[in-house]
Amino acid sequence: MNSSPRRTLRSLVFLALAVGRVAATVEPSPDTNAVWLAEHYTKYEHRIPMRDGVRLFTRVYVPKDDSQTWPILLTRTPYALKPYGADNYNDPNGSFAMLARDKFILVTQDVRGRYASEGTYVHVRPFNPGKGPRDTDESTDAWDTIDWLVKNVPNNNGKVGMFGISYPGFYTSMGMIDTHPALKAASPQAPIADWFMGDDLHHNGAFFLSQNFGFIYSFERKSDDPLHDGGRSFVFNNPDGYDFFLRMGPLANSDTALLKRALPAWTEFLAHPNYDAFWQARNIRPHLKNIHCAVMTVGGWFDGEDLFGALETYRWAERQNPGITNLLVMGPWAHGDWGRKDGDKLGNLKFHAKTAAFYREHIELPFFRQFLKGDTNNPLPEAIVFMTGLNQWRRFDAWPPRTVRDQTLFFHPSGNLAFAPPTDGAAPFDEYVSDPAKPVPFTLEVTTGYPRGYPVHDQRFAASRPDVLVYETEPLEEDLTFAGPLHVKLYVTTTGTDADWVVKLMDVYDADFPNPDPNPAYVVMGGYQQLVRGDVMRSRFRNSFETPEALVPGQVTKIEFTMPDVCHTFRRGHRVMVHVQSSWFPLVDRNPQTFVNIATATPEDFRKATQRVYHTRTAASALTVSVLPAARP
Ligand code: PG9
Repeated sequence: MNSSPRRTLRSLVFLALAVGRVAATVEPSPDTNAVWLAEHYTKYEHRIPMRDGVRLFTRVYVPKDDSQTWPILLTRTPYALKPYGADNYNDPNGSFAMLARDKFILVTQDVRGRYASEGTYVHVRPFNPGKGPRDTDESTDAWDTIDWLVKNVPNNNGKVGMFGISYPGFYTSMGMIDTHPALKAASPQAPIADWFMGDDLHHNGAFFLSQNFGFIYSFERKSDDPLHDGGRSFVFNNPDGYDFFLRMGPLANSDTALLKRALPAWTEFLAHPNYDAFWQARNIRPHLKNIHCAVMTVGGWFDGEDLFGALETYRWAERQNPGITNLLVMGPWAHGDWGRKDGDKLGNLKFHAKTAAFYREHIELPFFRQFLKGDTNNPLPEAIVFMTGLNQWRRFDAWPPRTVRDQTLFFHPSGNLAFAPPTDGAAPFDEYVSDPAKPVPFTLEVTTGYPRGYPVHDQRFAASRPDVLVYETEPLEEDLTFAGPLHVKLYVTTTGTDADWVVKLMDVYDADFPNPDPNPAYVVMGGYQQLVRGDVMRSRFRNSFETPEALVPGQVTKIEFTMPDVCHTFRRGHRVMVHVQSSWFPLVDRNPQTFVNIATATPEDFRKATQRVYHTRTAASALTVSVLPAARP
């Protein structure tokens, strides 16, 4: 055990922050900018040849300090490397600023087919398990890039790390498969893992409309000059996405009336309504094998885009590569916030610590220092997880923690939620009318995309609707912590032949919870129904995601699905609440509630339906959670 002063200090900082009392972070000074970078680094631009001859545009920053050799940190991205030009230095921010201060060779590359790189772009380009010597995919492009870098970049120490957030996280995951011997550390952060099952475009087969429509448009419609970032933005002519997408009508109109079929990617996405070969080929999870570097997967509990990918990448890497260093870091963050913000708040939530700055200095930097510079002063545990509700960092030797125990919260008549199973006799079900002409909004914010903070928004606006079922516990007599996935089991009927089931888990604050001070938005935190986790299941896929099946009107049917992990403490005096509803608009496209191809549905296909959710002894709708025992004093 190294008891150096630095290590002692770091442990104290970690411990102090764990109790939420210290925002002890030393971020790079604000002058870590393009001027500082030009003073301390030399920029190079290369076109690196891949094994098939395609050349990928690559930006390299090498420290001017040549007193020692430095490791390489590689990010591969579909987002432009602005500004181009060897004399034009960019403003490093967040992680890049932190890493630049600590001195690494910082390399960023336009992936194949994007901006200044040659070749053809393919969205979430599938891994090719049967490659020949000149066949390529993102794994070989990473290999060829790493091989060229260690042989050609001046003053490198022969060790390479990869990292990136979101799409760059996906390219990091691809890069660690069949690991190049020089690749010693990979940190896929909010990586895409499966675009049909839980990342970005779909959750359990339900299409995420407003979150992706404008983004994909900008992604595809790059400016005419490929060397300048910034896709054009779609002109909505209506700031209210709920109104805009309701007026749009059936999903097909997004492609025909709005995009005029000018975006092949969007047309392609709609052409594959089921989990067919197109989507299955883009499931990276079974290919996360033959990994021989240290892996640290990072995600945000409130990441509306790739929370699924982060958790699944960690799980599959763990399962398929026994014995490697495979770490998980989960913080109270929206998509990518850990790489660039302070992380002390999200929406109306305050975390009373600069969680993102802490992560960059005390988790991310030590990870790369350990595996690329041989600094073993700060070994990291298997899982470093921010426990929301309690606002504390926790370290575990496994994720989910080994000590969790499954417990089931049952729905009861009169909107009760309890660990005791229901009995028969009282009303066997609750019902509501789901009307596609008046879907349940996913947020009250007026937006054509999605508010980054919607995963923690107050849900009182929904609870008051007649088409939202509400179940809640009595006020808790002691803190209650869920740490792991949430398993939903609904027993339902509908008068239709298809339906979406949206389940939301809320933390209901006590009535005298203090308001923010200052409180310019007049937020009322007393009774706040904070969203902790929500997700959607499209009934047609209940038995198979490849082969959808209609529901039989009036037939009690079991709907089961798993919602991504949480690590949340419901404080004493709070309540646990669950909502059930059949739309989440326009985040999720509307289900016509008739068994048709939703991507080609006509206005006549959209029909009201009466939904029933059962809570009897034999049809006991419930949520099974992983309860973490209270930490021993
Ligand atoms: N994962 C994000 C995304 C990419 C493509 C489509 C939709 C979302 C991202 O890279 O930011």
